[in-house]
Amino acid sequence: MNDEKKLTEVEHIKARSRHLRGTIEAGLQDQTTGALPADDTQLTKFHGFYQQDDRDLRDERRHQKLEPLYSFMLRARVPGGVITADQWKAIDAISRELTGGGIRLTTRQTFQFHGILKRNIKPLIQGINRVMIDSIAACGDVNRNVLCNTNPLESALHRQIYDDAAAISTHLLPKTAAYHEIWLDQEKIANYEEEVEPVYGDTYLPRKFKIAVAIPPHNDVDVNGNDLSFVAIIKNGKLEGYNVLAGGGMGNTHGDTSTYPQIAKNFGFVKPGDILKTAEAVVTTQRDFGDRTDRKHARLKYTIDRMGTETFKKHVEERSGVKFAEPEPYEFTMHSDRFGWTENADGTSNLTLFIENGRIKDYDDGPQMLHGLLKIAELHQGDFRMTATQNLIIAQVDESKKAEIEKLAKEHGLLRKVSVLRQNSMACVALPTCTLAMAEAERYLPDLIGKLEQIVDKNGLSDQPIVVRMTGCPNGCARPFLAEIGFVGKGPGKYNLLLGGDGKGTRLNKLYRENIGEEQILAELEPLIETYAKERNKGEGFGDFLVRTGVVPAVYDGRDFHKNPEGFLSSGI
Ligand code: SRM
Ligand code: SF4
Repeated sequence: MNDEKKLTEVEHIKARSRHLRGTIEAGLQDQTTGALPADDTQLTKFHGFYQQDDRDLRDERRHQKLEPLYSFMLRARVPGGVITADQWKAIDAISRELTGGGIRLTTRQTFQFHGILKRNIKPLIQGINRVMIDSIAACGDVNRNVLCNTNPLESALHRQIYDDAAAISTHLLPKTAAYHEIWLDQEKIANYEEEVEPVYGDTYLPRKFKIAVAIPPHNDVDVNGNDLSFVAIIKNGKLEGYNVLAGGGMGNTHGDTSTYPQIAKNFGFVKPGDILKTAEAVVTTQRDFGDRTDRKHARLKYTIDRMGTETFKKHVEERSGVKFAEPEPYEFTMHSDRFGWTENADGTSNLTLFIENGRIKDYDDGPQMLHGLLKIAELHQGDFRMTATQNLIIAQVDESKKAEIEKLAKEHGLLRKVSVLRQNSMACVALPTCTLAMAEAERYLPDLIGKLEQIVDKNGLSDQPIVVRMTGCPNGCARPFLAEIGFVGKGPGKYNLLLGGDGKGTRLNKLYRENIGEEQILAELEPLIETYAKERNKGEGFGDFLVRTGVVPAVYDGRDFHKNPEGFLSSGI
């Protein structure tokens, strides 16, 4: 598979990087440019940050014969999205002092800082390190932030399951000392050749790798968008073990039907004590069999589809010594967060705040969200939990603090009354920072939702949750291919419209119209929403209705994503 001659350039960069050191340190010292050497920008991802430039300013800078306005985006590693109030206070201070401003919650339960100048990267990493947060393996060809259901109904078991998620994260961390040497001034090891990467080896994985742990019936972590997932099986209030799902993922390329989003396959059931062995065996099988010659086909989903599920599973069983038992039944019913106050088993409460597209900042002429959260952090004794749908939970609030926290949240625009449609919407970062964006997402979806709200309200559907997601390109960072209505950027102001997800994250949607602007988006959706309002069955979701009435076919395997079965309106790619 991985013919030496045809390995991608990134493979060579990793191989000669001396376990991710490269020439990052020398590049930091170079004051003639705001950028790092190109090869090192591949390696810094493993340290948690990306080089970017402000795309809004590119033309102006070019005219002025200036290099692009380079800055860096740093993503933290926060397994399960849990941070303490003290950690929140520290990241608030860092966002003001060392970044372009604000905090961005991501679709993988962590936060990002944007607009960091080269000279500020090191102080920033040292700052988060002081409060025990790091950015190791937040990006790069390794296992990334491990997701875990934040607000489960079975809250008494949450701790145990969260501990499992955190243990997987720790177990799969790269062991190189590069991060500690470069950023935390730790003494350099004498001979890096003696340094061992026990799980990854010298060239790490062929591509990024993502893991989620979910507690049914809540699928906020979108198990099907992950390379590997553990679905908790709880019987009589006791954790029996996990179903293991593998081979999910979202990214694909416009016009290339050999790439596709995929739903994870259920490998079977394992006991809680077997999850680390199982996770490691899935990772090393992907390490050894993943395609290192073409990054577009390097994710685990393609490895499994190419090898066949049974063959892949056999490798995992042999490497782990764990035999998969028959999958246990489970059901997901929810795909989003439960907003407002909810009660915990220990008598404390959680307040889930809707943070539109994860963006937290102090607006010049609007809400002072950062200030509000800082004030809350100053009096709150519980923790904060970032959700996989870019929202924030003030968790484990003591009864005595509830009223005050609610008041602060309201005063600072953190507890707004918004429609159910908006609550179920999510967009990726896209422009101006994302180098891969083809269209707006985070800056545009709020307006489009306003227009869709009018249609939904007119048809008496204000209380109907419909999952709407938008991304600026088909990489799928807001998991749009699992939404009931998905918008995927094609070019400035143009989107592919995809329909037919099931509102629980267990079915892919299907391309319905290609490359359309706002006027046509509204013209296409309005009649479908009208018919849905009139003809839906009791309790039937929008995506299910579209599938039942033949507007789009049901897609449960990514290999059918581009197919156009006869008799469907879908236009296909
Ligand atoms: Fe993503 C690349 C932002 C979740 C699939 N993603 C990027 C980059 C780093 C662009 C780049 O490579 O230069 C984006 C940085 C934008 C910026 O300015 O901040 C970016 N991805 C994000 C975030 C911040 C979106 C958000 O609005 O929250 C999410 C950060 C998650 C985190 O904390 O780790 C984010 N990205 C996802 C997800 C969703 C998920 O993991 O659940 C996916 C789809 C799932 C999957 O991986 O299949 C996703 N991102 C991609 C891909 C396509 C990967 C593929 O297999 O094809 C790319 C491009 C790539 O890797 O080449 C990408
Ligand atoms: Fe960028 Fe595309 Fe990801 Fe959006 S989906 S953040 S545009 S890579």
